[in-house]
Amino acid sequence: MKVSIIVFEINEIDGMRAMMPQIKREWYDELLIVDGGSTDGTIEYAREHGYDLFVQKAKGVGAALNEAVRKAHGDIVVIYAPDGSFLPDRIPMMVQKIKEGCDIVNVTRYGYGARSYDDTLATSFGNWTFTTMANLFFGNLFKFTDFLYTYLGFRRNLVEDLALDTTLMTWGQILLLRGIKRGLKVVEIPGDEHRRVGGAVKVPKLRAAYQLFTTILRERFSEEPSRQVRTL
Ligand SMILES: Nc1nc2c(ncn2[C@@H]2O[C@H](COP(=O)(O)OP(=O)(O)O)[C@@H](O)[C@H]2O)c(=O)[nH]1
Ligand SMILES: [Mg+2]
Repeated sequence: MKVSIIVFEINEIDGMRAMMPQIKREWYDELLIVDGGSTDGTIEYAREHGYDLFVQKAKGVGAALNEAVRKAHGDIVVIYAPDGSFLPDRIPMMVQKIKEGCDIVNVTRYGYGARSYDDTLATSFGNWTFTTMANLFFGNLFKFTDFLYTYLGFRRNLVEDLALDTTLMTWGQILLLRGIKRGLKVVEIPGDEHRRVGGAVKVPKLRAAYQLFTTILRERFSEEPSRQVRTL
């Protein structure tokens, strides 16, 4: 099974310098960087080091992931944020799990001994709230210890099977919820979240909260993944 790593970032030059050398060449067949329009030298860094990078067309994390998975070729996809938070050594662990038969691997910061060194009081509360909400509505199917980390590995064909075509920043959460609704094999593995190594936080938290709230309700009360129907 071939492995694609999708690195998603905007203006993460410090993180890229620190993290990219830790992603070992033997872990993947393809590494694709999706850039949100960086102006801090990230694009130049990637080109200088021979990485395959493209600038996304639409705005936001969801659009980045949505565009990147369509360009990926691997049977297995791992999505990776290079801001310094994600432990790189989880990548081969996720790949191994999928090779063993898992469909989706969710790295958790709050279960099985893991913890976050990056949380503030506000993000800790947000993570707890929406993980609890997901478990309230989907607890009969799966019990998440972390619903928001968005450090995920999955079989690429799920994108098509689950009609995952959205630019919402809850792209990863929709994948998880549709996966458990479909009865797929979803597992969590622990992975500490480290502090970002430089630069600023990019994801707008209020908008994320709104999208999480509506995503959980929509996925709970719609029977099948909504497929876009095109009329000729
Ligand atoms: N391609 C792309 N990456 C983004 C965008 N917004 C945020 N990111 C990346 O998403 C990752 C997580 O963002 P961050 O701001 O650290 O959010 P937090 O970890 O939830 O606080 C980082 O690698 C960011 O650079 C975007 O619009 N496009
Ligand atoms: Mg971060």
